[in-house]
Amino acid sequence: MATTICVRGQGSLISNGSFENFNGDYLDYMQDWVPQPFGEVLYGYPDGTMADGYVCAVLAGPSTLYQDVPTVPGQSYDLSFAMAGNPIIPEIASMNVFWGENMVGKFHWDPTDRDILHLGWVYGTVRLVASESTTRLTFQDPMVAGYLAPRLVMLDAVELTAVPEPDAIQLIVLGGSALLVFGWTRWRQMG
Ligand SMILES: [Ca+2]
Repeated sequence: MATTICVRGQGSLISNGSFENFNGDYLDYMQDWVPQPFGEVLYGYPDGTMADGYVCAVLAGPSTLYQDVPTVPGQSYDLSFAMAGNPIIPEIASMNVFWGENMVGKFHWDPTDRDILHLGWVYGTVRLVASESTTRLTFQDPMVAGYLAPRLVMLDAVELTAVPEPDAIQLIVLGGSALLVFGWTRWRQMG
């Protein structure tokens, strides 16, 4: 018997989540992302340098990068992203993630044995629940950048997907299967 699963908002809700839409126009290089006060893109490195594609975002702290995302109140979402830092700075890079006004995670990247071609991206995942019809997703580099050798946070492969919810048919099928298993177990015990 075929079953169906209702998936709302299938696919990532983030616009330009991999920062690949960069077209050389520095006035619109991040499109739906808003850097405050400083954000850049890094590109031009060999294939495989970035977590995804050929471009990532770079934050020089203290800075934030946010995007306002259409959300459904009560709906759960899975956020995933990749983070790295400046490999020439021998200090652990940190990044905070905010969902609306709430900080929902703090992530770290260790520069040990890393270089610009081998960044060792750290992958973060967070399950979130929306309470508004629009939610601001913010990445924050809280570190104070040095003048000569800036500490940086690199960000790539940002995706936000609605968590699939089984619909009524799926629940009925699952419930029926549970009854069948229960009945079979009882029959085995009685036999
Ligand atoms: Ca990318």
